[in-house]
Amino acid sequence: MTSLIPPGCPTVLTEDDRTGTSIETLRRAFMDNLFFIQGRFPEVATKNDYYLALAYTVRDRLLLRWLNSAKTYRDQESRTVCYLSAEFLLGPHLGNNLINLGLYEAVEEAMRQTGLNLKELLDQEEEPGLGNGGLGRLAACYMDSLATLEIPAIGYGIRYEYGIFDQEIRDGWQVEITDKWLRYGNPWEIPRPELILQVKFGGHTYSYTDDQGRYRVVWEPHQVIQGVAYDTPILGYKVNTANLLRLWRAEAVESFDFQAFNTGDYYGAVNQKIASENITKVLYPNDEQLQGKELRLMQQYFFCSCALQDMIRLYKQSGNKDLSRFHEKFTVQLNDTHPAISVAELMRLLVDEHLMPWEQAWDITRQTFAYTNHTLLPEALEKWPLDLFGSLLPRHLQIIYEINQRFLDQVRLQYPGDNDRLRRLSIIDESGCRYVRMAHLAAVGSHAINGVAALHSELLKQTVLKDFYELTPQKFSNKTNGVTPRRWMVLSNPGLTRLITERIGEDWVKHLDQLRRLEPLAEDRDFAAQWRSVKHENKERLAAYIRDRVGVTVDPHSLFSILVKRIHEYKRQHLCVLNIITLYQMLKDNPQLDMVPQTFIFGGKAAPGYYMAKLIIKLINSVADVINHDPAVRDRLKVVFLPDYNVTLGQRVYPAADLSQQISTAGYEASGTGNMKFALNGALTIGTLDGANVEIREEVGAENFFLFGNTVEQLQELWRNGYRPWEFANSNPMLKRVLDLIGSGYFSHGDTALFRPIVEHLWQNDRYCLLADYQSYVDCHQQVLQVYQDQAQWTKMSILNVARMGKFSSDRAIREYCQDIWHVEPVKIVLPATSYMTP
Ligand code: CJB
Repeated sequence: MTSLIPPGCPTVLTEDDRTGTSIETLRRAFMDNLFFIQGRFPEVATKNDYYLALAYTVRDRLLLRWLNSAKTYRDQESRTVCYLSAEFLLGPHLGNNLINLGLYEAVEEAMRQTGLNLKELLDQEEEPGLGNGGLGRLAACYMDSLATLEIPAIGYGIRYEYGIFDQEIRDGWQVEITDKWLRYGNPWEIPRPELILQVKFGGHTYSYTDDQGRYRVVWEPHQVIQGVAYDTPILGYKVNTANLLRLWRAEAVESFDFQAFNTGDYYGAVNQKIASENITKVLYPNDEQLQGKELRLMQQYFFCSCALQDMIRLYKQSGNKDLSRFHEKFTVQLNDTHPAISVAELMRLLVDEHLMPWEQAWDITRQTFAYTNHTLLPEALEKWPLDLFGSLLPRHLQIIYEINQRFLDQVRLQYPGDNDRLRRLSIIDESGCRYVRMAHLAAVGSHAINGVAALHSELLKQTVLKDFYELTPQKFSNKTNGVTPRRWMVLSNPGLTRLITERIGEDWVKHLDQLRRLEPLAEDRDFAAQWRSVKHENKERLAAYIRDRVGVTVDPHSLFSILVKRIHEYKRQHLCVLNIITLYQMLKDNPQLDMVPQTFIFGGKAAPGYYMAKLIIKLINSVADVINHDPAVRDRLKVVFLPDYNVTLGQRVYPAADLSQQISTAGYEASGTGNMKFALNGALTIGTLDGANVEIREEVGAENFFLFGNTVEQLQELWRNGYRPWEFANSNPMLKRVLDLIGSGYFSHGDTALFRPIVEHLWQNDRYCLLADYQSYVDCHQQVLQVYQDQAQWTKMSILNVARMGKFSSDRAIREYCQDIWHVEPVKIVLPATSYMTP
């Protein structure tokens, strides 16, 4: 047997093999894990075996930091941020952990010495797609920053068995494939089969007066499901802090349906088990579109109940007997309204299960929660029909009625006789079918409410939460989103990272404001040349990927203009298509036209049930097909739709962009974070005054940003006067021609019906005002082309963009949350002198 032990692998592990960071130790530990964890020897090991062996090697180093963090928090009874989110869109762990451990180069070398290529192993990792888009990715960036800033934090969410679907493109259409991300195991999580909490559903309640004269309510559920914890360490950048991401998986309670077994209903009992597990089976793939499905409400309640029960457990573990200081130990952020049911659940736990008086429980609850709103779109605002809600959560409905009554009593005092206001503020929508409005529950139950960009926070106060703002203006603030420079620069753009670090040192990775020190270099010709060459190499890499993945050859010397995000009408991917067809028409009209060669790259998933979004994908692919094959264009225009846009692909795409397309209708994109990733990687932005674009433009300077389109106020004015999109089309020959061309079947093999829904909507309704913004967009794009011809000027603008992006680090955002909302301080984690934990 011993002859099978790989050379260099010790038969007895030393302490250092779990924690050591020298190349030699890493190499030895890697071989050891291949052998003893994967059960493989090199001759038969697959790439995935090697990936897993490396993942376990890195995980050991994480665990050292994680356990020390957990122990320190416990010993010091640290105040802790709990980030409740139905989505955490983490992206692959391995590369990021290597960066944060500061071990990337060492491991790269250790792999090289073993005859392996780190990049190939990184590519093996199946990314955990536990989110739809911006909201879930923000949660992941915030977990990175919390750890980097050494803030004690726990992320609570759902361990979906199937994450966001994989997207394939067949005949130009999106096809959804289930995401079996757990197929080959997940080395980054630690299951906690002994950490199990019970969650009740359905049934009824009854009340009685106990022997001490207290009014008590008992909830007799119809069903009990158990939540099992799965823990993932989230390490900060070059600190010893590793925080906990605890995701819950639903399981059947083994003994619950013995009744069915006993009566011989074996299948019934098994069905019950399957139904229980269904709760965490799949992520709902809708972004900013309420689904209103019972299972979705079950998911939300399931993970919130597990999270709050777990917090109470941890609180009690630290020796506290009663829960009167719960809000001093924990501060809980609600990531949108998906976890808003927590407000009622904490009340239930405090009042029903821990026998706390209502007033005290309410005080604690409100001091515990804070709520972030991420969208103003009416179709995204969560509301649950009362009968559905009451049948699933009968006790919570009673609690919500009680909260609402007490809340409205106070409103009455402040606004006597203003019944209309009461109706608008009520947690229960009584305007037609009756609903529970989750944003109202979150607003009433929180001490702080924030939007995610300055403009969005203002609009929130003027529209969706206007009455709440008038009632309690002090609760409202803005927290502009941010992104982590670790994943979105250091990991994904090593070339630019190296170039910047050579000039200004490495401080900027933790203090992004330091990028300002690049400003003087914007005029440095030598630096500019290096800057351009990094961008060019990134574009070459993306071009190679495009060739492999979609079989289209694109020229890395052409202007890479990129639009990647979820497909949604308000994000206006089809406005970009109108511009592309306009350029195409110009080339057809004038084949000799001297036009900057351009490559338009799209990526993004559409919600499976969102017909218009899917049709937009088909339109992009159809237009791509015609243009890419038209000899008249002669490689001056290429259009590519990259399938299956996800975090991994984002990491390839942002570093390679010249132009970032941020073209949503003003007032609709709450913030956007892709806009930040592009600019940080040196792309210039063509964009509207929407979301965080406004602040990006303020920071980088109006002269370094391509602005177009109507403002929110101008659009409001347009609608007030009656928006008539056909007038824009009829009075603009090129626009009319472009719309007619789509309608004529030119891009659909003569099929005039295919794209009719898009064209007719634009002519007749145009909810998102594409036609009103079209000319301004086309003109602005021409300006882009002009500047691009002056490469020195373009590069200068690119450098200045990067130099001025400091504000958009998620570290800045998290610092603001810590100071203004959470009131929490960093806790230093010191590793013990010996590598393992001291007893
Ligand atoms: N957002 O991704 C989602 N899903 C939603 O259901 C609602 C909003 C996005 O959240 C991001 C993070 O705050 C924002 O940057 C983005 O504008 C918004 O659409």
